[in-house]
Parts: sequence; structure tokens; C-alpha cells
Amino acid sequence: MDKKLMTIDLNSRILLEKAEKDGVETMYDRKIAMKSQCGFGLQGGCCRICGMGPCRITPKTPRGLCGADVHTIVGRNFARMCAGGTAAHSDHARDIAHTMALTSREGNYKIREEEKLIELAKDWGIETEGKDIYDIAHEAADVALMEFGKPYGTSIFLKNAPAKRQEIWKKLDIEPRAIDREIATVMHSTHIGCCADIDSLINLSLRTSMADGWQGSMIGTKFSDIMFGTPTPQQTEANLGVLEANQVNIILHGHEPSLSEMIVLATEDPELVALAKEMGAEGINISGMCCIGNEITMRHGIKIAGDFHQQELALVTGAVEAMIVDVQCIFPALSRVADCYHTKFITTSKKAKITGSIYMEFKEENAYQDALQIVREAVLNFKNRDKSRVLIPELKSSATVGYSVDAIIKQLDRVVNVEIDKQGTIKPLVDVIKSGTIRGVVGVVGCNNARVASNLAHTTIMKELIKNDILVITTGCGASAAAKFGLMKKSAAKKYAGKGLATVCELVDIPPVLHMGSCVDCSRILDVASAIANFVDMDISDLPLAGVAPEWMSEKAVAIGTYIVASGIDTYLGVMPPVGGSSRAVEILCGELEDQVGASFTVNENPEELAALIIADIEKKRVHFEKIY
Ligand code: XCC
Ligand code: SF4
Repeated sequence: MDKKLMTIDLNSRILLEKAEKDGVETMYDRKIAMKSQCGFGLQGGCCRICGMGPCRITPKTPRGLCGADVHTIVGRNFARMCAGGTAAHSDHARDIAHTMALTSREGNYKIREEEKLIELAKDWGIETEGKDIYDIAHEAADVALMEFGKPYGTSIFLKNAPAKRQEIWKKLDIEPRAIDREIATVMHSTHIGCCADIDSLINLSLRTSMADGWQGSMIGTKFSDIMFGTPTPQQTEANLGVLEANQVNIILHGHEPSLSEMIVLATEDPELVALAKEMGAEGINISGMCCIGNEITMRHGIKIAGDFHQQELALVTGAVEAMIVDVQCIFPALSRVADCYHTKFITTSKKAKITGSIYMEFKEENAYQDALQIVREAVLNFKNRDKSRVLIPELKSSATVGYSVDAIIKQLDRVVNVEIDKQGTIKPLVDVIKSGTIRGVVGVVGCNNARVASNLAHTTIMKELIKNDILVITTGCGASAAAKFGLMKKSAAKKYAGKGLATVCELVDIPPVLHMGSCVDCSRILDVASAIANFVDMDISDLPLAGVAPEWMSEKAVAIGTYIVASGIDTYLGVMPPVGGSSRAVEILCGELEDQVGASFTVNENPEELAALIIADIEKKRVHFEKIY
């Protein structure tokens, strides 16, 4: 395997060469060394759920010791992936809700969007008249925290979905109750000797994933917007070329904005800036990686250093004083890479301590002080940089990011209605879809996966879609890929988009690929879909929409894909999930779900073919859409 063909990012290729010279091992080396992966694991046909196992299913041994067949084993594994993903997103949201409970006028965390909070509070039945905004915030935090463990009722957000969708959820019994309860139910049902029925296991997977999309992630996004600001269009740059040769480089990597917002503030502290100069640097340069990168670029235009597959390569530049991480998608390998350079690899969360890292706990109660200390550690490290070992690759691309639902509505309204309508609606977007100028909207989301070349499927599919007049909205590392490859430049419309989409982009001054945020911000996709469906009085599954995860890898991505399908949006995967061992699981996920929820999964590992399938299906949906709307 030629390492250089394992990524299409030219910066990554340069740094892979440097890594080899520096004697640093990366994911790409480990992938080559791993040669063939376990066939049982790939197919989902290995069970380790009890101590009698592991049981591997073969033609000669079609059942595990307890008698579980391959369908049960695959189904249980799949359900547990959904539970894992839901747990990760929702536990992130729980921390954000706790941060909301800490907001105060004098403290580190404040309410930036009072109107948004009041709107949400009213929606939740919280009395707002004549009340202090911080009292409202604390009550809202309590309500949100109850969503994790309330003994009765279902998610507080379901009522925002189209009525027809809600009926489907009720009928199928997939309305999520409390978030923690859904995760616990899956862990229980998949314990040895519990659920052994593939249909039920997938039904439980849907409900747990719904607790991710329509509960945890929604709390995460909405509360983050209220505390840190709803994203608005921002100019930024993306790829490792954003690192600066003469500045202290700090990379933030992970997921939770409560940490990153404070670090960003701390890098502006005059004393620390002065200290950086004392150390011989021109200043402090902060950039983000993975979803933290998405969060801070959406709100502040902070530069995107790179995506999931570039985390080790960032350190190989030899120019990073500190990599500060919190939770999720952090390679344990960073300890070893950091050891080869002067970089300080700083972990901050008790949930994600990593051997070999420097642990500096970040506590929301003491947020700013903690952040100052962490940044100081980075700044002091500048003097240890070995200039002879620095190589910052030149490539970077400009990008316009920050398209929250509000921002999209505002942008479209500005042109169509001339005067900005404060109560802006989704109507202009609906109109351009209805007229066929834009054929549909597709969310391209998710990770990088070493089973396919980094960034290839993302960029290929996005280009194909926009060429065919389909507006692309994107989150997660897909968004980083789009930014790196110039698809979020406004000029990309002229270069890559079809005539219809290009005209709309030019008219309303947006790029053809819209950055909607981090992975929890896939909840924004549910919001747009619901807004459109409610506006035209249809179900989400009637609309020309689709979701794609071309290079997905995490359990979180499995949960996202599953709740997107449960919401009535067809979802396309560029990497096969470990369910192939069960013909029944494939039949349900890629077929029968269509009858249940009006959407299903399609898998194809060839990006061109996958794009063609999506485009054809969008056109099919249009026929139906045009008929009834
Ligand atoms: Fe990227 Fe969120 Fe995937 Fe992790 S999981 S690799 S998109 S950072 Ni969302
Ligand atoms: Fe084997 Fe059944 Fe135990 Fe799984 S639960 S390891 S199939 S005995």
C-alpha cells in the first residue's frame, strides 16, 4: 500500500514524508501494519457479550454457545454502537447543561442570546415574565438536565417535528423517553439472555439514536448557541498551513465549547500575549481540529487546523507548542508523537485522561483561571521549539463558515425580501427548491476512515452534488474537508456548482457548501428539515433531502445516521457498517425501514456511484414533492 495514496490532502502527504524521516509512526503506518482486518468483526458476527464467548459465527458454528444466531449477534452489536454514540453526544450535552446552570452576570459563562433563551423557555413552559434572565437560564438548565433521567414522558423536542412524523414515531414506539434510560435499555436488552430478535434490536437502536438527535444533541446545540452565540457567517482559513512560523501555535482538539470558548478568551489575555513576546514569539495563534475546530470557527472565525486524520500530522510540523484536548476522537497515539517533538499534549477532562499526556483538569467552576494556566503552559513552551525540525506546509484555503439555521434564513431573506424580515421564515429556501433551481438539500456529515483515502469520498460527493444543483450542508470532519478543499469559498459556486445552484449562491451571497457546525449540530439539520416540512405541511420523508456519511467511523456517526433515517431522511454510507453478517439486518436497515419510517440506508464504497444514487433518489423525491406541493 502506498502511504501517499491513503490521503488526498497534499499537506498530509508532505507531513507523512517528514514523519518517516523523523522516525514518527502515524495512523497510516499502523493501518499498513494491520494488513487484513478480522473478518468476523467486519461482518459484526463476533459476540463478546458474555464470558462464555467470544463466539464467532461460521457456517459450521451458526450459533453462539447460548444459541444466539448471527442476526441476534449483529443486531446487539449494532444497538450497542448506537448507544455508544448517543452516550457520547448526550454526555457532552449534559456538560453544556451544567455549564448553563453556572451562568451568571459576573461569572465566566454568560447569556449571549437572551431572546433565544426566552423563546426556548416559553416553549418548555417556563414562566419568563418579569424574571431575571439568569433565573430563566437556571430553570432551563434544570429542565434540560431532567431530560436525561425523567421518569415519565418523552423528549421535550418531539413536538417541533411535523405531525405526521410524530405519529410514525408513536406508532413504532421510538419516541425517546429519558436519554440515559434509552442508553440503559439498550445495554440491558443486549445483555446475555435478553433480546434475541433482530427486528426488535433495530427498533431499540432507532429509539436510542432518537435520544441522540432529538434530545441530547438538540440540548447541546441550543444551549451552546444561547451561551456562546448563534453562528453567523465568518471568514476563515483551513488546513495545516494556518500554523504560524513565528507565533505560539495552540491547537484545540475535541468537542466541548465550554472549554474552547475559555481558551480562546485566554489567548487574548494581554499578560499572556506579552509573555509570548518575551519568549520571542510574535503572538499567540490558535486553531481548531475536529469538532472543536468547527465550534470555534462557526462562532469566531478561528482557523481550522485540520480534521480527524491530521491530528498526528499537526504535531509532526514541529511547530505546535500545545495540543489541548477534551473528549472524543482524540488518538491516544498523540502522547507518543508529542514525545518526538517539543509539543505539550494536554488533556483536560477526567473522562478522557491519556497515559503520557500532561493532565491539567479544566473545571467549569474555575473556567477562566484554568484556561489561563493551560495557555500559559503552551506559551512558555515556545522557547523549546527546535526551528531546525519545523516544517509548516503551505497549503490552506479560505472559507466562509457559520451557517446556523438562523444565518441561512437571514441570508436568503436579505435578498428575496429586500428588507430583513425579523421573523424571517424558510420560505425563500422552499421557493427555490420548489421551482427546481435547487434540486434538493443534502447533509454531508461525518469522519475520516482509514478504510478509505482521507477526504476523497467527502470531496468527490460534495462536488458531484453541487454540480447537480443540490445544496450541500455539512458538519463534523466533512465540513473541515470542504473548507480545506475550497468548497466553502463563495467563488466555489461558479467553479463547481450547476447553473441553478450557482445563480442562487450568487444572488444570496453564499458558498454552495454550507458549514453548519460540529457533529452535535446535526440537530440543526433536523431543525431545517422540520422547518421546511412544517412550512409546506408535509412530512420530512416527502422532501428532496438526504444525508451522507461518506467516510464515517465513530459510534456517534452510527447514531447520527440512525436518527437521520428515523427522522425520514434517506442516509447513504461510504463505508459498510459491521452488519453484513446478518442478511436480515441488511434487509431491514437497507430496505424495510423504508416502510416503517419512510427512509433507509444505502451503502456503496465507490463515491461516484454513491453520489449518482443520491442524485437519482433526490430526483425521485422531487416527482413526489412536486405532485403534492
Ligand atoms: Fe470528526 Fe466530531 Fe467524526 Fe470525530 S466523530 S471524526 S466527524 S470529530 Ni463526530
Ligand atoms: Fe456467546 Fe451468547 Fe455469550 Fe454472545 S452472549 S458470547 S453468543 S454465549
